Amino acid sequence: MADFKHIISRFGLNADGATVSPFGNGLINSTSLVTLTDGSQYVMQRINDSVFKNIEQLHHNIDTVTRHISAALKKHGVEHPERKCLNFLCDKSTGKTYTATDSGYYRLTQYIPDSVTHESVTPELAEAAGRAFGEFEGMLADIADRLYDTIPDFHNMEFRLSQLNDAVAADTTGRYNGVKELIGQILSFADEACIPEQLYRDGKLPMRVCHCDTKVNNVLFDKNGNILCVIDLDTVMPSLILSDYGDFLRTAATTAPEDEPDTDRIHINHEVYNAFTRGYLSSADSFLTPLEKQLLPQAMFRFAYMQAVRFMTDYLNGDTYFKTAYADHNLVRAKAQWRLACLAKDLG
Ligand code: GN1
Ligand code: MG
Repeated sequence: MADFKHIISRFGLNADGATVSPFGNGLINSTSLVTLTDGSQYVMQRINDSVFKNIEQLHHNIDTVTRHISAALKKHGVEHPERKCLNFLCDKSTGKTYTATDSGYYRLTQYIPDSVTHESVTPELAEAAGRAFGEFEGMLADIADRLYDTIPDFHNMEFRLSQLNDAVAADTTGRYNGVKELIGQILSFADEACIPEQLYRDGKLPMRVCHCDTKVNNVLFDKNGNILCVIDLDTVMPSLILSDYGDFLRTAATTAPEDEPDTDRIHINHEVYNAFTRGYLSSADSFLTPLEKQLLPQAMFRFAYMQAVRFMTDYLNGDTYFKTAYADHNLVRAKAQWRLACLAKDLG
């Protein structure tokens, strides 16, 4: 990592005596917490530019979204708007909300004091998160500025399946033979999983501005369990609405983590499922179309399935995308997500 003091001074902070420590546990960016001698704290992220290839467009999206949300909060007279939206610092010489260094791109946001994230979910947190993501989508429904696809075809099932097929054909790691049968089973659900893409092509489903990484740990709460704001805005982009509802349920409405090695321990947590649905519909019901609402029960299947496809693809490609902690980590993840997809299929 580049010298963090050099980085933070680019954003106009006094680096003398500042300290840094690791923060969060995303699979893509690397995140640290910076503390200055005056006690103020900032979240510093090294942006993964092999995943986000166009940093200018990425930050165009982030700036547009944070400006839009801040304006909406002020317009509605919300108390403490600075705690309800991420505040990105600007590089003093370029005016941009990121800085380019020899060792990559970095950004800095103000740490919101007394804020917490939760790695595990309760029905209460799920309901609050559902409301938060529905409100987030609602606030961005009237966004006039164009947002870029920061990762083209990010939640496009047809594209994810084509990546899996490419990985099978290339078999660069020779891992295919060991997982042939499982891949055959996964591919047998492909047509069904791609129905929303077909509905979009037929003009029946709209693209909307979605968060596209709706995990409970991407909602910031205060210490009393009240929602502050939605964080991790890299993947905010146009998508089918099923993204936000489905990806949350995939990670939260389950009894085991996404990389649970013992698939017998994976079950749907219906209490969390129902609580999230209640919260989400309390804020999203007003703008969802009848077809979008009708498709919601398929969303959890869609995202567990998509994630099984993505983890399996990365496994075949030699673990080049997702950070892994051990040799077969992506395979373990793929199996766990496949199990969840099979369970969630019955919901739709
Ligand atoms: C990545 O880094 P993290 O955990 O926020 C990924 C998501 C996956 C997730 C699987 C940009 O998110 O799409 O669902 O890993 N983000 C990107 O854990 O690919
Ligand atoms: Mg994240």
